[in-house]
Amino acid sequence: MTNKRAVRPVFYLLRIVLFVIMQIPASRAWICNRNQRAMKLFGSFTSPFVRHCRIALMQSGLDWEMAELDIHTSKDPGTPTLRVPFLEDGALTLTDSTPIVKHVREKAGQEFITDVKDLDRYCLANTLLDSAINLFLLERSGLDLNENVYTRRQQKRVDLILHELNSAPIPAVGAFGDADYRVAVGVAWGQFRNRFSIEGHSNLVRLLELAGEDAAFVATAPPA
Ligand SMILES: N[C@@H](CCC(=O)N[C@@H](CS)C(=O)NCC(=O)O)C(=O)O
Repeated sequence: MTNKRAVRPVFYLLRIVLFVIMQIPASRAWICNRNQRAMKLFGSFTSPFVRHCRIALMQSGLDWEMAELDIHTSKDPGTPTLRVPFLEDGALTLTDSTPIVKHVREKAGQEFITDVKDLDRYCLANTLLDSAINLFLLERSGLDLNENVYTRRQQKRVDLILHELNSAPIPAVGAFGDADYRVAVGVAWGQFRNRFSIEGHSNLVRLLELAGEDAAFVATAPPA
């Protein structure tokens, strides 16, 4: 009887501690997922799309690993898009960075983009990257980009989108959302591959400076 009485407050205290721990998304994710196999992200360390997934995974507190994959040389890459990234999470396979980032954020109890203007900016950054990466790969395969009417149009698209993205407000330090990360990884990739200049786009320059203070963004920089 006395023993029971003595144990009761300890039991209540433990319940309160557990309740508090479960309110913290990263701890909840760790507790709920510790028996599952790690998520596996396939991709390269230079891809901006892969970089955004790595940022989300690093910030998630979940178990994950990266399988490096050169999509251009792999004979059987295991994805119908023939692109990276793709993700395996148990029986779930995701073939594009957008559902991957959304899945990781939500699994960790975090939020993916909810605001429609942010989503539009995120999509603009994707379109910028699609065009810039296509131009990069076409040029590498020997095409003269100035000779072709469609590649000239792609180049114009890159210039117009950079202008548009530059007109968006800059996030506060430490308040990067997924639209900000997508723009930042896109602009950083353009600089890394010398695909476009952001000279004169002061908001984009500032965004990269702020991203340079973000631990996950810094940790995922492409190898020099
Ligand atoms: N919409 C895709 C785009 C992925 C993408 O373009 N990946 C590039 C690497 S940065 C790629 O694998 N390109 C290979 C190719 O186009 O052949 C995503 O968001 O994941």
